[in-house]
Amino acid sequence: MTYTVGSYLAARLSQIGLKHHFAVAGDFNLVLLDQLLTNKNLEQVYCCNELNCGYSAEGYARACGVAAAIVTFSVGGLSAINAIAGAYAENLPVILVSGAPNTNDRATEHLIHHTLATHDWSYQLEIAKKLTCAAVAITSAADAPHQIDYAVRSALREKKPAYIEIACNIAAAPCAAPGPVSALIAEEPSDAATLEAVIAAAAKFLHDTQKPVLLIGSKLRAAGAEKQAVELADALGCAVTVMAAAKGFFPEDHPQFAGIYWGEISAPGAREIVDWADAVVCIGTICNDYSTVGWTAMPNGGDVLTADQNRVYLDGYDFGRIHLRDFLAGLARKVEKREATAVEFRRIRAEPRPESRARPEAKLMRAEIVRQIQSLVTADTTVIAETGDSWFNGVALKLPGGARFEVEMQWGSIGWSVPATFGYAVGAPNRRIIAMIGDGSFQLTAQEVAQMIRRKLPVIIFLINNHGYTIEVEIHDGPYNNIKNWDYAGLIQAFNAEDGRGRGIRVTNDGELAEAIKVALANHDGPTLIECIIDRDDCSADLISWGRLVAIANARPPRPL
Ligand code: TPU
Ligand code: MG
Repeated sequence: MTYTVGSYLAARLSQIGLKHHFAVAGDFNLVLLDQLLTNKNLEQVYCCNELNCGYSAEGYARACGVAAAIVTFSVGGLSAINAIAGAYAENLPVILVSGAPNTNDRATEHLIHHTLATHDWSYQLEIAKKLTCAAVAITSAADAPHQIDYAVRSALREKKPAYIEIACNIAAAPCAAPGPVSALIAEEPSDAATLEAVIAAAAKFLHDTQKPVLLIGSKLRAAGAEKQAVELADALGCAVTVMAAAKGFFPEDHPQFAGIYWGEISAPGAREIVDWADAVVCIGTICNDYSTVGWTAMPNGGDVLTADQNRVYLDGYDFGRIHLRDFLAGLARKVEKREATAVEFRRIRAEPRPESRARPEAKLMRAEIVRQIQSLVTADTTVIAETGDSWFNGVALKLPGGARFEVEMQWGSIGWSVPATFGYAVGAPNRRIIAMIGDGSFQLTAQEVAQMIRRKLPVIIFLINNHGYTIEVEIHDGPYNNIKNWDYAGLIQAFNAEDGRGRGIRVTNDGELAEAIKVALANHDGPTLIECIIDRDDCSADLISWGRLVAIANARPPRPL
């Protein structure tokens, strides 16, 4: 078989495990899309716009480990860039491929459409360099295999997005055949001497403590070390707390799971255990203003050991060039039991409150929505929670073993969840997918529900209509937090047009919500959007406390010079 630049890229994407790629057409990528279509192991999945295309790929990467989005130059690429930056912040290897102008127009007097009407169109590559771990522009078929491999290999290794720009007249040009996939996926092993030294230092650190606790962060998944974190927990026997952004990365049905640690708004007992501990082992944590609740909950000092994807540091030591999973697995074999925090957590944790029941005629409230969603969460469920009060409502759910949870807490771009849910559903067709989305967020990317309808994906969307930007209301209120109401449930009929099988249902009381959920579970031919009407200030207590502390952090006056 002879390869072209485009079919070479397709072969590499297929070799690394992709079954789909997301795309929006434009004249600079049409030939490339044709070339990708020649690969029968890859399906092309279309999106309504390039921002959504980027987020769809981001969601797919959450389900499948890696993803690709194909867009046209500039008008498409610059839209996708927000999602690509999000993938960087969230440690997800999304490969953005952009078509580009004909090589014959480079360094000439020609002005090209979709550009700034100047002769320099390097800006998209330059922007991409800042927001990816590898960015290449392909203008020669001979160099394409090398450049594509570099970008794909970097993305997989670093768990960050990469950018590949392909000139439109190069996409179908012949090039060399791809070699073995190991050139893309083989990892350098941990440095053996460093690994031994770091495990010894960490074992000594833990040996000298009485009551350590583990704190799990979202980079644990990027490091591929979820299993090894359980091994270390089992070996130590201590309490394990999890940051909100990492919810689900440590099994919540594990006997040592001590809840979500989020400073003042931690799950009952979790904060007390972290405060009580004499050492905190932070594994893949990201401590930002939101996750530390306005800098009020920052684990630091000599009693903190921080283990990152490729680096471990503790008082007096800083080790690099090791894999987190090797470190955790090796440490698990070296430590002695330190069970005090798990024992104490069992003493202090609050008794679960008796379950309330739906009162069919009762006006719908936030707490009841969460209660009914909880009953839907099974081992094969993934819950996707949008920025807004949905963060706090989602984090409060209990995940049975096997259930997954997705949030975009570092980047926090509203609108992320609609296309990310679409992409996730394409990548994980056998999971039950539940999205919790606020009305304000939904307005950014609503049209991607049409692609769920097109592909008959039985996603369940809980659209929380509280008539505005409630999360912002709790941080700082003003007229800018009020939004135009939509008929969200009615939108689905418009998206269905003549052939769709999506369902849209508006509910205002407990009984209607329960009935709507039954309809959703029976609808296998498309998404069901349940528009839940609640009051503007009917929000979680956690949002109110968190919002107050974040507002204080935002309002700090400039330091005097
Ligand atoms: O449930 P609720 O009302 O808190 O959520 P909803 O209705 O989705 O409102 C979200 C409000 C919000 C904004 C406007 N959350 N964060 N922001 C700021 C923001 C603006 N633009 C982007 C792209 N991302 C943001 N996070
Ligand atoms: Mg809202």
